[in-house]
Formats: sequence, C-alpha cells, structure tokens
Amino acid sequence: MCTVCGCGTSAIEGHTHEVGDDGHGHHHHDGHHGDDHDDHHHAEDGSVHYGKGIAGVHAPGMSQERIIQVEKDILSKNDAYAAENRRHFERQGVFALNFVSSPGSGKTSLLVRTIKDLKDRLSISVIEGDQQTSNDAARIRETGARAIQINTGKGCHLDAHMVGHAVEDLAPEPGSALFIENVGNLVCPAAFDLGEAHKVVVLSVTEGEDKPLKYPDMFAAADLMILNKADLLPHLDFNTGFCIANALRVNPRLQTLTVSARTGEGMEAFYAWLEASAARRAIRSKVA
Ligand SMILES: Nc1nc2c(ncn2[C@@H]2O[C@H](COP(=O)(O)OP(=O)(O)O)[C@@H](O)[C@H]2O)c(=O)[nH]1
Ligand SMILES: [Mg+2]
Repeated sequence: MCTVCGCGTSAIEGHTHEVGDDGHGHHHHDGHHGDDHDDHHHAEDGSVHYGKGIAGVHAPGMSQERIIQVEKDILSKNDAYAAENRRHFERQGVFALNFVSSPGSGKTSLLVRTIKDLKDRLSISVIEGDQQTSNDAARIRETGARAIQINTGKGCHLDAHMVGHAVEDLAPEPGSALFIENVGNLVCPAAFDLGEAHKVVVLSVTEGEDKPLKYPDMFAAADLMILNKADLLPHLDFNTGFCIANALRVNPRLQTLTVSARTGEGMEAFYAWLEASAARRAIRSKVA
C-alpha cells in the first residue's frame, strides 16, 4: 500500500523515513538489501512473494511493526475525515460514488455520458482527481454540470480530507448525486474511504480478464464493477464471463454491469442501479 512510503505526508508525526538530500526522502544504502526477511518468501517456481509479513507489504529499511504504525496513523486520520464527509452527505441527502480504475478505463467518458443522459432525472456534480491537469473537470463542465478538479501532485489517490474541502467549495445540492473520479490506478485508492456510499470499479475489456485476481483489494472494496468498452468486444478475445467469475472470486457480493460509454449500450442498467441505490440510501439515512 502506498501509505508506507509517507511521501507527501510530512504532517504525520514520527515521519516514516529520513529525508535525503533530494528532499524526497529515499535513502539507498548500497549493499544492504534484505534487512527484513520476514516479509517475503521465495516460491518453488522462482517467484518472490512480498507482503507475507504482518503488514502485508514491504518498505525498504522499515520493520513490519513500523509500517503498520504508519498506516494506522494515516488511515485513522483519513477515516475520521471520511466519517465526517459521510455524515455531511447523509444530512444533505447527497448520494456520493467513488469511481476507481486504472487510467484510461473510461471513467470520465462514463460520467459525461451519465450526466448528459440523466440531465432531466438527477442533478449531478463531480470531483475530479488526477495527478496533473484540469482536463477532466473541463470535460465535465462542457455538459453543464459543476465540477472541481483536485490535482494530487505525486499522490496516487484522493483522500477524505481533500474531498471534504472540495465538497465545501462545490456545495452539492440536497438530493443530488456527487461523482468522485479518483486518481487512476488499481492499488492505492482501495485503501482510502472518502465517505462515499459505494466504490464503483470500472474495468475496460481491453485490460484483460485477470485484473480482479491481480489487484484484489480494489475489487474487494467495490460494490459495483462496470465493465466498459463493450463495443470493442468483437475485436478482442476478452471473455466477459471469465472476467466476472474472477471478480466474484475476490468479492462474491460484487454487482456487475457491462456497458459501452461510447455507444450507450448497457447504460440504462447503470442508471437503474444508480437510482435504486440512491433511493435505498435516502430511506436508510431517514431511518437512522
Ligand atoms: N471504444 C471505446 N472507447 C472508450 C469507451 N469509453 C472510453 N473510451 C476511450 O478510452 C479513452 C480513455 O477514456 P477516459 O474517459 O479519459 O478514461 P479515464 O482515464 O478512466 O477517465 C478515451 O480515448 C475514450 O474515448 C468505450 O466505451 N468504448
Ligand atoms: Mg478521467
């Protein structure tokens, strides 16, 4: 998990590692590989498996106990902000979704199409996360919807603190939907709760059926998987059933939809999911 690096988390007490002359904090000690042998093992086929220690991840020069402590520090702060966001969304009746995927799976295309198609049914605003540029927020604004761009710099995920600030500026109207497009990668955003009602993982059919098995944390964290770019299926040897079976092995409760953000195929099923989930959420927060 990315938090062990500690880059960009100088506010965290007990900083994770010494800051090198380059200011980035990665010291390389020549000839000292492998202080910690308890976090990986060599399999018979010659592959090396890291993440076998109690922290589930390797960081050079850090003990497993120290990694766990750093992760706890970061994630417990994040979770406190996420809980605050979630309370705010529930009070306001805002239905928030956190879209996660690798870069280029079609998150922005999917959001643009959804906003256009649901213009008369649902008010939608968007928080866009990318390392650099505000291209995606501009794409959203072209639809007439309101959008705020967050650039994370070297960061590989949005966190709940960033989202809380963006929500203050954006002020999504009561009863609306808030789409949060996370930074594109299938690893780090899995660990960070933003206060959303659901994580939605988008996987495109050009990425291969095995991605849920290779990046299980993301598929375990999601409630819905959208398989996008179905219009390309005739040109590929992608097996949709096999991909869905892999995803269900990781997360048996995962719901799945196959769509094309380009042609619109399958999108009505997504809109039905969206409206039903938003309605269920609204009823639940009224009861609570
Ligand atoms: N053929 C096809 N291309 C798509 C589809 N959805 C997105 N794309 C293309 O995939 C590329 C990446 O899309 P984008 O929405 O920027 O992905 P993001 O990085 O996940 O936000 C762009 O060239 C899109 O036009 C789709 O359903 N079918
Ligand atoms: Mg995008």
